[in-house]
Amino acid sequence: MRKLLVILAALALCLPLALAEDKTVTTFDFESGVPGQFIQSGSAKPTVSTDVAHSGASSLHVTGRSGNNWDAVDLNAAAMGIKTGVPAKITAWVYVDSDEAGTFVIAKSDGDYATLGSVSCPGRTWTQLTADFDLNQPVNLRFQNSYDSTGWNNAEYYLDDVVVEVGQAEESTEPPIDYKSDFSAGTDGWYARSGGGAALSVTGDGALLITGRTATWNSPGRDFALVTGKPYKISVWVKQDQLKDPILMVSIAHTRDGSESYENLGTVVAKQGEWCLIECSYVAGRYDKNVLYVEGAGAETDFMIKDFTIAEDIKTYGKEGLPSLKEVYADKFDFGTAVIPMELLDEERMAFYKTQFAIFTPGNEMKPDYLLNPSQSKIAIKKTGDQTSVKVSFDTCIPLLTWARDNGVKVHGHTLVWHSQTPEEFFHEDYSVNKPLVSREVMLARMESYIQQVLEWTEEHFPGVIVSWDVVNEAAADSGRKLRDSLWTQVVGDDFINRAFEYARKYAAPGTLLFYNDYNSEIPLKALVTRDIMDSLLADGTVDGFGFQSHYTVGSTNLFQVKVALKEMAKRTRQDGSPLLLRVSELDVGIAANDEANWKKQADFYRELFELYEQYVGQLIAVHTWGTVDDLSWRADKFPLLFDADVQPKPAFYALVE
Ligand code: 9MR
Repeated sequence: MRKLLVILAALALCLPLALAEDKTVTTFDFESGVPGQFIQSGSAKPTVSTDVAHSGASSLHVTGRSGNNWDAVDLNAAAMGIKTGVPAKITAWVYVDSDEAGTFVIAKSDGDYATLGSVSCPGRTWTQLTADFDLNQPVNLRFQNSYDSTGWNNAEYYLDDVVVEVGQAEESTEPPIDYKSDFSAGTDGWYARSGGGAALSVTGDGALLITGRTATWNSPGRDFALVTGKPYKISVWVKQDQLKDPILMVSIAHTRDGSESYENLGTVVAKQGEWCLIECSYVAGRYDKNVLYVEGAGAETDFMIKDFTIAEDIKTYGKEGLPSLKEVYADKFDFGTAVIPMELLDEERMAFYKTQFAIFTPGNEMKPDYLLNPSQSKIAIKKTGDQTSVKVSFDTCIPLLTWARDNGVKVHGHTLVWHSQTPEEFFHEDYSVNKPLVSREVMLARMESYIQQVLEWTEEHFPGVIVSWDVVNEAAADSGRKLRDSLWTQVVGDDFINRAFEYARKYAAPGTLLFYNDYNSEIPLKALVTRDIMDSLLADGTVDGFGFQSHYTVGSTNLFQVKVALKEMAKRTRQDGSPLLLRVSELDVGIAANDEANWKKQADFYRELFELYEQYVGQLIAVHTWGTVDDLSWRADKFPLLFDADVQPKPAFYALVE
């Protein structure tokens, strides 16, 4: 990837106006062997390949597509600085491995999925594609075949020489909008949108009435000076008396370069004779003119509106002057959290998380099902006949690792070896589930190769960022003093754990801390098994610490058991005589309902836990919650975290900082 800052004056004539200023140009030619900011969508697997190239030797190869046009690659827009309202232009060369011709597009990955650029191309021919746009929603940019080119839904494709030009957002001089309609003295700037027949009048009770409509789009409308990229919340009360339960809706008509386009923002079933509320939100796109209006019902239905409001939806992350978890606990242990890609797309959110947390764990993106590439591994075996071949792709974890590196925060890697979220093909001959399981020797070679590649690639590309790893996750059985039965125990045997740590130690950068991680390790019998596992690893001298996942629930988790489990584990020492390190790796505390009484119980539970943790300062090196906000938790229905869905601190947060 080459990155240049280009001041373009001489070239201004060849570029769209919005880009003819300072802009950042990034070229992805894939010669360095990494997919850069391209991440997988659906079942697709993007890897760098030398099969074909538009220039140089390499291109980005998209395989593993399973019949959907969205099995594709996304360019991480936020990471490229392509935020709402920022003018951008992408040119790319595409080569679709198919006999058929079709249409290839760059489209929004979410929201209205709008196509931003398209090109028709013959099969197996490098064709140039251009998209010139700005986003009105925070989404990624998907490189895929169009919806109607269904013949390409399984076709592999290649991208090369992708040039991304990002300009500057226009600074607004408009004061923030905070409008509420007032029809006490007239129509307050509202006018009738129609071919001429419809008319507005103010009713005695502060409402605006539209009559004389001849089409459903005939409507009361008003111009608003919306600022590109800003989010707005909108509400209006509507009432009609003529139909049983028609739909009324808030829409926007926006005009750019003389052409008008429309979006429906919110609807309500307008029950006959009742005032009904429509609430909606909108992120302003880059338009010269914006008209908000209320439309729908029957073509000739009269209706009324009142109390129309629109205001900037100012998102506040946390609160002014909020204490910081990482600062409060700085001299005790690292306070950490897990993050998911959606959170990473939101820069302000991440900026807030950075004030609260010292270490981050990828919620999913470094698990074997994300990093292992079975289809490429399969191809490698076909080419070489070597059953020990393992191919990995790192696209999914690049955004987090890049953010962590750029922001100087640490990452805890999760997880190298696990029975779950690991492609079954990994354990079979030719990476084919129809073929027999491989031998122990082949599996150990695959395991070693996988661990080596993951540890070496991350250290080479993001030196020092990952300070610790969960090497093996959840190997203890849920009942009985034994290991969980899994493909790992079946193919390798019970020592798969010891071998995983042996390889991890061999390839990890010096000083990287290696953990065994498990859940329910406070339940007496399971606690015994986790201690058996640790004793065996301590005898080998390959392990640094134990991770208590700590997925708890108020009312059912027994804190006394948690206390005993910590005490027993903490007694252990490593071969050099130093204490075994401890980590609380995935803490969350579920409650029965999202109400004050339960928040208080949750706060008390967290407080008691942390009083316990403080007894192990020095040995307990990190406490991570498994996520930050309730709505994005894997247990969202149990509201288990320290911040609510609006990223506001809950009583449990205050219990920990006060
Ligand atoms: O938080 C993860 C969730 O998004 C995934 O759907 C789930 C799938 O297994 O994994 C979750 O994380 C798990 C972690 O990797 C290991 N301990 C249990 C966590 C919660 O399931």
